Amino acid sequence: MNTVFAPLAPATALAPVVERIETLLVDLPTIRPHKLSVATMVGQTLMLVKVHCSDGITGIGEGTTIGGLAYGGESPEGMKLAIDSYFAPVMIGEDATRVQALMARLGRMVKENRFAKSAVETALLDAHGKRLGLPVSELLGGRRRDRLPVAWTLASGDTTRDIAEAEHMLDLRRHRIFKLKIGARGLKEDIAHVAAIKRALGERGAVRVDVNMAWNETEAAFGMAALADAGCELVEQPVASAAALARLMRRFPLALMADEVLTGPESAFEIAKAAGADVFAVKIEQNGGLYNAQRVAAIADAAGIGLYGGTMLEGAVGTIASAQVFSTFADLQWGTELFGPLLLTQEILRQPLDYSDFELTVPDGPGLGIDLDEERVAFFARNGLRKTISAG
Ligand code: MUC
Ligand code: MG
Repeated sequence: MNTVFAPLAPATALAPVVERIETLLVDLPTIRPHKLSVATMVGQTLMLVKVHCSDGITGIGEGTTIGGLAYGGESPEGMKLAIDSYFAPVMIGEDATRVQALMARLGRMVKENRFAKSAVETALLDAHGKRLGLPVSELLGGRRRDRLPVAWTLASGDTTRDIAEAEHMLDLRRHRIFKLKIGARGLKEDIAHVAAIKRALGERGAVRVDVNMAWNETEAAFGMAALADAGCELVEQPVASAAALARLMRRFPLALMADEVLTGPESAFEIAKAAGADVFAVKIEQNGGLYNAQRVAAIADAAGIGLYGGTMLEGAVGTIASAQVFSTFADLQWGTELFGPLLLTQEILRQPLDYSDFELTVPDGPGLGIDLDEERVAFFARNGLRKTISAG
């Protein structure tokens, strides 16, 4: 299909423009099977996008999903296709320094595709930050913190193994907030699993659960009462609909967090209006980018809803894009779960991220402040030297 798009606005004579957009898929194994109610992951596919600009600067962004198409409507392969075929013609030749205007233009020409939009917006911001010598957080109004608390997800599917893993994380001083993935097994079995882990950790570790929409409303009512008794402090997206979430609010002594239903500022506004959550799990991909994540955070603040920095199990690029924007939030009462790179067996950065003392350091170099190891990326790229693995 050939479509001609009207230019955004005459770029100033000297403004650098988007010259070329490159996408690639990188397949990396996980350290162990990661079991959610919707899928078991044995690997993660990173869709990396590079936006090359006419001033010689290149920005990088990333899109991921969880279990291919098991979690939502976009896949890494689909993002690549959408960017190559439809985003690129809209972006090439446009002023690369007007990131918000370019994203608004893209929004008019391309419906949906929030994950792919988050990836290209990240790349534009990384490029512009490098151009100005500023971290992305400063382009987004300025960071309020340099370090972010990071939760770990226990999802091996085995209680004894999960307890050993949590103990190991506490010993390493890497994580002391644990999110348990439940919903794949029966309710009683799940509750016994959560109670056993909380009993083993006591006050040394906070326990939260993510049901990934697996329960119906009746199961959720029974489940939330039992989870509260077991010492669980928060339940994430126990049911699918926003209406059912709202009906479960404040009936049990634990916090209720919205995740899958949160798909951008409009949904955030609707959930806030219906008093449908105590906490928002804000994800850059699910909300369609970093600016939208900030809009969602502003709605949460205005509505008295707490904030948690969520993940789509991104690799280093998406994780740091998320960290840059979460560092700007006024409040981040529930911390973050930006552990994605730690779930992967392979490092793709020249300088690994700093996870220490239960927190992640937000890099302070220009742009995202990270440097890809291009040789390793090429090795793990699909059709690269390494044989492809896929999420199961
Ligand atoms: C989700 O639903 O929150 C976050 C951590 C994890 O293990 O899975 C994700 C997705
Ligand atoms: Mg979730």
